[in-house]
Amino acid sequence: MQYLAKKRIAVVGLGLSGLATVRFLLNLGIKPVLMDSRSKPAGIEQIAPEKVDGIYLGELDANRLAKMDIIVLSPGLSPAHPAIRFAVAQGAQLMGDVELFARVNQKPVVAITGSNGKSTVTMLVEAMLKASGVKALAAANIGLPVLDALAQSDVEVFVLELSSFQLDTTSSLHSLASCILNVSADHLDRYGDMAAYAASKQRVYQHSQLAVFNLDDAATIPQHAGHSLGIKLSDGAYGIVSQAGQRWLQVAGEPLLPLNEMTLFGEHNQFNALVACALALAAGASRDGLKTALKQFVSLPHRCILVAEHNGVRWINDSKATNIGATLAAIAGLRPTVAGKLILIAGGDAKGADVSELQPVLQRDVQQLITLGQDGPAIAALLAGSIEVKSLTEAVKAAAKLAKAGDMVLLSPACASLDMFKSYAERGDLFTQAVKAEVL
Ligand code: UMA
Ligand code: ADP
Repeated sequence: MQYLAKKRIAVVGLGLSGLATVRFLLNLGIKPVLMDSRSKPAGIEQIAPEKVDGIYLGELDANRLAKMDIIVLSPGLSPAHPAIRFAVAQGAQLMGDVELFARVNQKPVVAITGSNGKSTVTMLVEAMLKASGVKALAAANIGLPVLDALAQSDVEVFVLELSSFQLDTTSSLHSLASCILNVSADHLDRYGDMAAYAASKQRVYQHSQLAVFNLDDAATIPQHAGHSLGIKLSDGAYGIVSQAGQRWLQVAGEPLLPLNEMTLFGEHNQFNALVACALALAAGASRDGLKTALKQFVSLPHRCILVAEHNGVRWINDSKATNIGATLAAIAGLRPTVAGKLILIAGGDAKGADVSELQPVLQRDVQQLITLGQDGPAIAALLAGSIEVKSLTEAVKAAAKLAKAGDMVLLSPACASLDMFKSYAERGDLFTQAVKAEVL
């Protein structure tokens, strides 16, 4: 902790990670300067002003920041913010809460990133380790700030879900095993282009003893020498194999479990399961632990969840599909199970992505498209006969009029929710309520 001693430290951003950072520094006897670009960040009342070295809200003050030795930046704020860039140019050191964690943590880490599937794989790895008797704790982008996780004493392995935002400000994280699940268009409003976004994801492999990657996605291949393991469904020590008329997950060269005994469905989840097995084995899980977790795993909310089945119509909430890759995976997984029409509700904030990537799949697999939100019109233009609506309730009503027995109505927006809702969770909850009000 020597590097923190006698330093002027600013915590910029007072959300979950910022507040955890403040607690961490106060526990070390360090009084940070606090800043947030919002005039009233939620959670500000958790801080006793006399315990810190000033709280500055509203537009970030570049000159004040430039006086700092260390800036601990929250993931929701871009390091390219002009005030941050100015301070860094004047010599301030920039880091995130994960970097602070990495410099103190002594326990083994498994690190997971990717555009889609991070939370699912993180929860699976945690469950596999726990089922093997290892005290694992999932943290970081999944919701528990790493510095709060660090304060828990009985942890044997940390399983970290890392966003590209968190990786951008992390350079010392050592891991037993790490992965990039996939790289598809997301957060381009921050990164500008895919190369910059993919480079951010590659940071997860720094100081990792085993880099697990996706053989079907070149952007995930580790750009440095070291131990690595490529995974794809169709071959290898990790893949799907046929045995006694059944399809099995093959793990480390041996069949582990028939696919129909897994609670998760869809090819993307078979891939997620294989990656989770590789990561969990590297962190000390047993094969029995892997099996138990895969048989018992309860799907996370807002990810392809059946919210109602009424008059032969299934209504699915996949509000967590906040980018194109996630929606494509949901359609690929669900379309084969639909006898009738697939009615897709999509739209929101596309975060700078080129939505035309959806077009071939919309034209092949979706019979009716209903769009909403800021980028709804651009998505509606991709399929003839699309209906544009102003609210989710209106979308549900429009879908209810069109749906017949055998059809599926899928909310899988391919966009962030923030133009209309507080979060993807609020969007999913409102969809669920609207469906229940309309059809049950
Ligand atoms: N904000 C401001 N001004 C500030 C600080 C924040 O406007 O000065 C805004 C941000 O732009 C953002 C919101 O406030 O819209 C929250 O930002 P934050 O950095 O304070 O976020 P935290 O509350 O600390 O939560 C973060 C992660 N959020 C983001 O990266 C945006 C959470 O991931 C994570 O669970 C938490 O740390 C604990 O580690 C959420 C997320 O949306 C799930 N992640 C993005 C994603 O998955 O796509 C990256
Ligand atoms: P993340 O934490 O990266 O957002 P989640 O596990 O929460 O990932 O899943 C988010 C969305 O991505 C869901 O809609 C899910 O159906 C889809 N998804 C999950 N795994 C994959 C994958 N391997 N490839 C593509 N899409 C996926």
